[in-house]
Amino acid sequence: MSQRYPPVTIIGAPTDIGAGHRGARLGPDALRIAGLHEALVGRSVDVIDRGNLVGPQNPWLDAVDGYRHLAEVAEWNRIVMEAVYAELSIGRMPVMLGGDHCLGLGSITGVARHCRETGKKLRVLWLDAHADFNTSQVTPSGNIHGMPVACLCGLGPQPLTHLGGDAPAITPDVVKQIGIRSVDPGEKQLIKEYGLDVYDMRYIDEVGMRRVMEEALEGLDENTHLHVSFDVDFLDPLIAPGVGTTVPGGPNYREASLVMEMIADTGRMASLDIVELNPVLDTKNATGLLAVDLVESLFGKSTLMRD
Ligand code: NNH
Ligand code: MN
Ligand code: MN
Ligand code: MN
Repeated sequence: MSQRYPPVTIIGAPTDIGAGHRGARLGPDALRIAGLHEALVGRSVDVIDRGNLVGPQNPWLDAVDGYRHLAEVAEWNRIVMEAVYAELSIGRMPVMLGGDHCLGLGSITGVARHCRETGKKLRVLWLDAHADFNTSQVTPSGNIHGMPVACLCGLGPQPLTHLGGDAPAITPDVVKQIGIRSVDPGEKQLIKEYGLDVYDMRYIDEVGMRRVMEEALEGLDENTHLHVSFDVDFLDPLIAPGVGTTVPGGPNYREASLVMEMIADTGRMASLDIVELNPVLDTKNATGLLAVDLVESLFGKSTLMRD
C-alpha cells in the first residue's frame, strides 16, 4: 500500500437539495460506475466505500425568504459533517461524493472541527466556475449551492452558519478559489468586502495555471490540512457537459490535470469533495469518467517524465 496517502473512505451524499436542476443525486453512483474505487486501488490507495448516506427527499419547492429547501439543506449538511468528521477521527481521508455543492458546507465544517481539535492549519482549494458566496439578499436563485462559502465564513442563516456549533467555521483567508468565471453582482461586492482570494479565469489566462497554483498552495507545511472542494463545473463544458450550471471558458484538460498534479505534489491533501456531477445531463458518463481521471492525478498519476 502507498505510504504517500492515508487510507481513503468514499462517502456518497446523493442529493440535489441545493441545486436548480435535479440529477446530482445520481452523482455518487455515476462516479462509482466510472470506476472511482478501482482507480484509487490502481494508485495503491487503501479504499473503503461506505455507500450512500440517507437524508431528506428533495421536495422541489420555490424559495422562501431567499432560500430553497433550507431545512432539508441543513439536515443533509449535518449528516455529511458527522460522516466526514468521523472518518478524519479514525485517520482516514474522506472523499465525499455529491450531490450538489451545498454539501461543501457540511464537509468543510467537519474538516474545520477536526483541524481545531488536532491543531492543524486548514487550507481550502475551491475549484469552481462559481464563487458560491451568495446570501439570501443577493442570490438570483435561492439555490443554496450558491452559498456554502459565505455560510462557512459566518454569513448566512443560523442553521447553516452554526452547523458545527461555533460560527464561523473558517475565516475567508483559508479559502483559495480557482477557475471562477460566473459571479453574481451582489456576490461580487461581498467577495471584495470579505477579501476572498479569487483566481479567476482572467488571471489564469494572464499568468498561467502554474503560477496560479504556486500562489494558491504557497505556505503549506507539514501541519497543514489541505481540503479540495472540486465542483465539476470548474472544468470547461466542452470536456465536462454533465453539470447543471455550465459556464464557458473554463480550464481545459491539460490545465485541470496540472491543477491536480500540483496538488498531489504537495502531499498535503487530507480531504476531498467531488460535487455537482449530474449524470442526467451527461453524455455517456463522459464527465464522470473525466472526474475519475482527474482524481487519479490528485493521487499522484503524473505525466511527468523527469521524476
Ligand atoms: N451563482 C449562481 C446562484 O447562486 C449559480 C451557482 N451555481 C453553482 N455553484 N453551481 O457552484 O444561483
Ligand atoms: Mn488528521
Ligand atoms: Mn460550486
Ligand atoms: Mn459551480
